[in-house]
Amino acid sequence: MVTVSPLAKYKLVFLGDQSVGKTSIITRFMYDKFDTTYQATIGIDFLSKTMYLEDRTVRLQLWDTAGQERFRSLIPSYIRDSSVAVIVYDVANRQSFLNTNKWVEEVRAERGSDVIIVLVGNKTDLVEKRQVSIEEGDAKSRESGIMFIETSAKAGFNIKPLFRKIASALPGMESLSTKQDDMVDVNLKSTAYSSRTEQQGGGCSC
Ligand SMILES: Nc1nc2c(ncn2[C@@H]2O[C@H](COP(=O)(O)OP(=O)(O)O)[C@@H](O)[C@H]2O)c(=O)[nH]1
Ligand SMILES: [Mg+2]
Repeated sequence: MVTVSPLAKYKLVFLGDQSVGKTSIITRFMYDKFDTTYQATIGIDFLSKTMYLEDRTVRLQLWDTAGQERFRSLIPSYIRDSSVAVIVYDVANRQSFLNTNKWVEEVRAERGSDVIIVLVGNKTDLVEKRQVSIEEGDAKSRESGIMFIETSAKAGFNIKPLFRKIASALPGMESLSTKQDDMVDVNLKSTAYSSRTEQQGGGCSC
């Protein structure tokens, strides 16, 4: 049986080197806007967004962080009670990709396996300047056992899918994502039938 509290709240912490696009991803998702003027994140701040997924509602708290050394000592305390760590790199900056290792280690050190980690390769619109292939990002995520997606905050590419992917992976959401996959890939039977098969805990008998 699936039980979900009326308004489940989840804390997402955004990590990664300075200027990889953490603030831009959040801004694109929250306001569907992209601002080219660089604004250094001052300290750590959060924004809330409610997502509606079929019959459930989840409230996401998006915690932006600054990569600057002077704020780094604050980060572990933000990681400590987060459900999700979104680790961002810039596909046009190999060093930012290499540095994701240390962010993954930091999250694992604080949270062990009790956290969802998503590796995000941002700025895919910089086609000519790309230094990290999608295959490399994918391989790293597999090695580390974490999720992976490429985005462009500038082009608005894969931003909603990123958050849907996260929401679907949250505790209590697993059956939802399975059901969606079944419905897309296997058949287009009525929702009533699909949810009945899901409650029985079985796969598709079609
Ligand atoms: N071309 C391109 N530039 C981006 C993208 N996302 C962010 N930027 C730019 O990269 C710079 C740093 O972005 P920002 O969101 O402040 O990075 P943060 O330090 O990780 O929060 C800014 O000049 C943004 O306009 C993107 O998807 N494509
Ligand atoms: Mg920022």
